[in-house]
Amino acid sequence: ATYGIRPYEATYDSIYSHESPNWYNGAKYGIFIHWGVYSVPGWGNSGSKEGYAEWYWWDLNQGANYSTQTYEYHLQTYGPDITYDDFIQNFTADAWDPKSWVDLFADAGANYFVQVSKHHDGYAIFDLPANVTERTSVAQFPHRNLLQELFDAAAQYQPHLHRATYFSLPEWFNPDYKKYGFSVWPGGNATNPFTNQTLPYTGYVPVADYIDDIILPEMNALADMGTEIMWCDIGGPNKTVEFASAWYNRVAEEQNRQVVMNSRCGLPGDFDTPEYARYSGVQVRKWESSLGMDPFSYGYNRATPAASYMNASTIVTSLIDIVSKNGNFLLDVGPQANGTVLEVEQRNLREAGTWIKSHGEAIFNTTYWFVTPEEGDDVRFTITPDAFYILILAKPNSTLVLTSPIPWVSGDQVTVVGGRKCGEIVPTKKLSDGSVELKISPAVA
Ligand code: FUL
Repeated sequence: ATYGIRPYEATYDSIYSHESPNWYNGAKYGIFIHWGVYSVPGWGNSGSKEGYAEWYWWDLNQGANYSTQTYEYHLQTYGPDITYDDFIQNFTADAWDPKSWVDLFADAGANYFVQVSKHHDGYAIFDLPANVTERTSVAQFPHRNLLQELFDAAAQYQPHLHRATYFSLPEWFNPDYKKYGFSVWPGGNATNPFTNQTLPYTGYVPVADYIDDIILPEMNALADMGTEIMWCDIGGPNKTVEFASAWYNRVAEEQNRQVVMNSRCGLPGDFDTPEYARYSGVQVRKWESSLGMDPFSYGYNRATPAASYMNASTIVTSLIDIVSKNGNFLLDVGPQANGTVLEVEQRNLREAGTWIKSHGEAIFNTTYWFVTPEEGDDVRFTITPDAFYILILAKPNSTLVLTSPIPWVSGDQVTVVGGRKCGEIVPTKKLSDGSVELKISPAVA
């Protein structure tokens, strides 16, 4: 066989020549899962910009004057002697049914999930050699390879539900990161902010070099487990050209697969990653918008009222908006420490999933139309080689006039996708100024 750009070499240019594969471009909708030791306290200054509950340890370590109030909360709730690593023994996963998670993702209409394998607190939920680290869910409580269990549960949905991992390159308080540290990640040990004592780093194994002896073997371990997206975070010092060239070549040779890497591994990667944000128009370079169903947190935040979680109609309209601009939508859930996904998140995901699945032909495996519509906030377009889709985000009036340049199709070729009226013809007329008029009521109403 002959291949495209292959083999990849361990150079910036070679890795830069890689592109996001078709399966990823067509998948459009993924579920992000932030689940780790931070899910135990599960608290952030809800409603503020510092609401990220997965930053609990960082916020706590900043002490009394930091704006998140995590210090006060911790003192009142746990007292001064409980440290972050004490929470490891409460990360029980004891009500966790990985199958119920993947069933939920499938019901939601998602085509991939991205599980946090190691966040900035350095606690990995997969197995690693003892000379790399013992700060894992296997060496420490609950002594389970949680990531492997999740990947195994998702095997039943292969190849439609792609399995992927988030991975933080830096660890806030890893003593060996000190050599590479910078402002937010100086490395070195954390302190107890109430007593100023230096804290040990549970499971710490000293290594000669943080990048060679921790980051590279960890990324390779995720590749060994079959991750299909290397969703890095923070970037900084790295060996990503070495990692990615070997990974791309190996999955192509051994498994006839293509994998994809985000823009936070210290290189541009294959797609951009706006966070709690999205682009206002088409961006030709592939991108993916991520945010939590919680309005300000990826990790579970017990301070967030149930009514604030993203509802089904916002999920659907966000997905349509993002897809119409060449993005994917990575929507995050923050399970509790025992492994349960909040009722409200499950309900809203499933409700959105019903719509998404019945209108999938207008979303999945489509691409963007080259103009962002002029009709205002309520209309979006997607295309396939066979069809041009018009998606209406709000309840329309009986007549919709499209002034954006769109391909003209004769009246009886415009039909309703999905729902009760699926297949009904929408009367269509080309107006003298070139715009297109659709009589969409009562067909859609
Ligand atoms: C950020 C992290 O700091 C957040 O906690 C979250 O994981 C987000 C997806 O990436 O950089």
